[in-house]
Amino acid sequence: MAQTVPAGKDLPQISLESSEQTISGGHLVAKALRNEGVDAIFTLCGGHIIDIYDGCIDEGIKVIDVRHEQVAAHAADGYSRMTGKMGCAVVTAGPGTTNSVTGVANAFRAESPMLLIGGQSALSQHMMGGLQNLAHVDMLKPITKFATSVPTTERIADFIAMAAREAHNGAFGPAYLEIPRDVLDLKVDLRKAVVPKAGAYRASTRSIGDPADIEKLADIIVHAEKPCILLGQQVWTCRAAEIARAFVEKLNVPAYMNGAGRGTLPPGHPLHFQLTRRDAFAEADVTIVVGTPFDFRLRYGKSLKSKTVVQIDMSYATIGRNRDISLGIAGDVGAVLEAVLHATSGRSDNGSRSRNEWVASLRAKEEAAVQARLPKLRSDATPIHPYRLAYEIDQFLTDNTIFIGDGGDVVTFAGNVVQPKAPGLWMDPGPLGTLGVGTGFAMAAKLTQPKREVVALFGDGSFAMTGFDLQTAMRFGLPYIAIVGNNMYMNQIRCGQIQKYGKERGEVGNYLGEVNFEKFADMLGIYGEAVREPGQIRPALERARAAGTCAVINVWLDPDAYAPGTENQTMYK
Ligand SMILES: Cc1ncc(C[n+]2csc(CCOP(=O)(O)OP(=O)(O)O)c2C)c(N)n1
Ligand SMILES: [Mg+2]
Repeated sequence: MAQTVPAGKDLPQISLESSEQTISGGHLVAKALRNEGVDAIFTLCGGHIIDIYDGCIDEGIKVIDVRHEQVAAHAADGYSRMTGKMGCAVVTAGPGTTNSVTGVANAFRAESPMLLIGGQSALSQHMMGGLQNLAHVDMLKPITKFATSVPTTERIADFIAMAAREAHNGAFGPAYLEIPRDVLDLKVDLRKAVVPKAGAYRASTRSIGDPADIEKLADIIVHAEKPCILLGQQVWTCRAAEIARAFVEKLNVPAYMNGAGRGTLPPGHPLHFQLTRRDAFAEADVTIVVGTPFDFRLRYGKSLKSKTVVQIDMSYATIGRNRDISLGIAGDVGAVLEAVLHATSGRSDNGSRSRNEWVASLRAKEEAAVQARLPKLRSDATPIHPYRLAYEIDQFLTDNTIFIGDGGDVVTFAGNVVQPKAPGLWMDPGPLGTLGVGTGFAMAAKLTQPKREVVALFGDGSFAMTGFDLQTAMRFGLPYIAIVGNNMYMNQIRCGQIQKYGKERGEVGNYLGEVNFEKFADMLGIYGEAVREPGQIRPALERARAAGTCAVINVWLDPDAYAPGTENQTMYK
């Protein structure tokens, strides 16, 4: 349970008896990050922040310098998701901070506990019109759980510890610390610096909520005739996949997964369902929603039709938002499921056998839906149908491949088809729907999981937003395969525009042109290839895998094929 044990517990403690009597702010930042177990920062340099790099050298923290701060923030978000630790982006004042805002905002909606450290002009020149001076804290406040300026050098490490607590309070989320240049550069007496001890300044987050409610839920589930469960991203955040699996297996509950919860059950598992979610939600008598809010993805809760709706979430504030519930339990979703499972084990009959028929009826519907769709997935049409690309990717992924989806329509297709084979192998932006996350996510995924393969699917729109930082991944030896689903348009938007304004007026502001992204690979000296024939997708992917470097596979797609989810445009309703 990476995030439940205060990070850095096993790290060597800072000796206050150090022979060096003074320490600068940047070195205190590095020590505090080390105490959080952070072993890499993502950054783009600026005069306001360079002392942090100097501290990182001493603490053995890798400095990964990117080409755009948005990528640094997405990478820090990705680092948090992958490791359960507090990913950290360090950016300079003014434009460095504003460039990273999108990454922080994405982490905010995705409940990712990253830390953004930003420069600020010297306090001695406060409000005098200093270079790159802006009201950063005001800007970051609405998109973080905690945002403040660090007032003194002595308390820098203390504020980082505080930021860590706030980021992990309830549902996780990002924190921001602004450090003015003179506060960062100043050398202070080491004995006067407040440096909370690693492992000693954070509580466990594994709350089970009210024990009486655990019993109530045990009663509900034991007596349910047609239950279903939705396993959301907090199942991954709480590293609860194993217990979630035990829960559904022991109680015989069909499971649907979304976001980072995908992969909790492997494809082919008898209780793994995907295409019949609407049927299950319509027919179930009990629906348990674990670690995902009633947001647009669940039509603000309207998708759930069962008489009994139970919500389990890390955040008290999320439970019961947008729709009434029968029971809500705030806590660590793994600890809660474990406690409920334990409570059911004492019952003479947990009802699991009585649910066989229900599971079988859903399985029959699921199978029918899979079979009905299969011809589309195997389509030999040219230009290539996006379903075929998604199908080929699904076949290509190994049990050890992290899959990242960053794009519009092409990723909507993939979301319906690509099935991660294990927990932690699926990354998407989350409910902010940010295009451009993939490059930073891929970098962070490969850095933190070097033994895993990383495959990222981009739209041609999204790839170009942050794709230049592929060069950074290359520079740091972090290879991944970038697949560009190239339909020449911002298709997810174009689809709705055409529906609304007709073909002629509907193509304004969404045409991207024919871009040979494989030539970008040439420019970087990495593997690149263009694919126009469906039968060539797999061989091209295999060649990219064999190359072992970063690779760009530019797959030309039919621009007039839209995902069902895009045609219905439910995400805007
Ligand atoms: C940063 C950002 N800008 C704009 C949008 C709105 N948007 C959603 S999907 C989409 C089209 C994306 O095009 P592309 O990446 O080529 O994928 P396609 O839909 O063509 O498959 C846009 C612009 C967004 N989600 N994020
Ligand atoms: Mg596109």
